[in-house]
Order: sequence, then structure tokens, then C-alpha cells
Amino acid sequence: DDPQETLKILEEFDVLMMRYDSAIREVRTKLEILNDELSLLAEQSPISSVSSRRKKPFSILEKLKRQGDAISLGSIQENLNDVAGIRVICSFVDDIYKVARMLVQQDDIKLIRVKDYIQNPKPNGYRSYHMIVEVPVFFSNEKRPMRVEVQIRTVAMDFWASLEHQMKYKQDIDNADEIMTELKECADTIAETDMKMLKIREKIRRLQK
Ligand code: 0O2
Repeated sequence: DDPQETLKILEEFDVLMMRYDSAIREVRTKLEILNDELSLLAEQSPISSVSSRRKKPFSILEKLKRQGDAISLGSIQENLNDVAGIRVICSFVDDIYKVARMLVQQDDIKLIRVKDYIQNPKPNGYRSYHMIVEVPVFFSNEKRPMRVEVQIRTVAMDFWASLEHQMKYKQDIDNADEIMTELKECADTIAETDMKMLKIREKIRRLQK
């Protein structure tokens, strides 16, 4: 109720969001450096693109409420792992694991959690490699560990996920089951194609040697 108090909380919220933006920049830079180096060593870049987003205040609030967590700045840092999100798109499945390994082996990166939806696809067919990492970010007079969610997937997995994601916002549609079945079939075909592409690339490499 106190406007001064509200203003103070909003300012602190802004500072926290700036910290998440900084953490995104730190991890993006690490990925760019890895990609630059690996591109020089091999003829192809392991990463085809990187995108990032910081969760909007409304979505932060919604997720805290959904999880039944307290609505506070401390609660955001404690209970949300995906305020800072980075998506890495690779051409080939083996690059996903290579990039993930090279990122977490850096001694300032702390691996908090891994969810390998490539080894263990979700029932709907979703495939992607998820990691929650903590990266230290240096500010004027302190160093803070910040959490970032890194999703790594192939171009094909990403194509699938963006179409499937649209289903989340389309509830109560008549042929939902049919669409879900079709999506599942596509996901399996994509996984098979990703593996075939990897094998073809290996054959081409052997020919070049
Ligand atoms: P949005 O709109 O992308 O931000 P946690 O992150 O721990 O709170 P959870 O569910 O355990 O929650 O994390 P998980 O399983 O690692 O997945 C979180 C994110 O992965 C989702 O974020 C999506 O971006 C993506 N994802 C997971 N499952 C699916 C899926 O079935 N289909 C698609 N298209 N994406 C998926 P949000 O916050 O749900 O959504």
C-alpha cells in the first residue's frame, strides 16, 4: 500500500532483471567463443544459431502463482530456473552433446540440472537437451551466481517444437487428438532423419580423408 515501498520493490525488480540479462550475455559469449574455435578446427560450425529471451514480468508472476510459490524477489531466484533462457540450435545431434560438454566443463560454470529429452523424449515427441547452469556475473562491488536455462536442439527438433508450442495456446479444439498423433509421428520421423543425417555426414567425412 505504501507507494514508496512499491517503488523500491519495482526498482529492485529492475536490478534483478538486469542481472539476468547480464547472465544471458555471459553464456552467449561463451557459446560464441566455442563456436568460433570449433569452426576453425572443423569445416562446419557446430552451432547454427543462438537465441535468448528473458521471461516477461507477467510470465514470472504466473509461473510463481502456478507453482504455489511466494511472490517476492527472493522467490524468483530460488524457485524459477528459466528467467534467463538461451536456445542453441545445432545442425547435428552429436554437436548438441559436444557443445553441452564444452560449456559445463568451464570452471566457472556450475551445472545445476540436466534434462535429456533426446535420450528420453516426452510422450508428445518433444526432443531437446536442457541444462540449468549457474554462471558468476561480476557487478560494481559483488559477484553473483545467476541461473540460466540452456536448451540445445537440432534445427529439425526446433522446427517441430515451434509448431507444437502453438498447440499450447489452442485449447478446446475438435481435432486435438488427431493433431497430437500427427505431431508425434513427425517427431519420430525427425529423430530418425537426424540420425540418418549424422551417418551421411560421417560417410562424407570418411570420403574426404
Ligand atoms: P516457454 O513459453 O517456452 O517459456 P522448470 O523450467 O524446471 O520450471 P520444467 O517443465 O521442469 O520446468 O522444465 P523443462 O521440462 O526443462 O522445460 C521447460 C521448457 O522447455 C519450456 O518452457 C519449453 O520452452 C520447453 N518445453 C518443454 N516441454 C515442451 C514440449 O512438450 N513442447 C514444446 N514445444 N516445448 C517444450 P515453458 O516455460 O513451458 O514455455
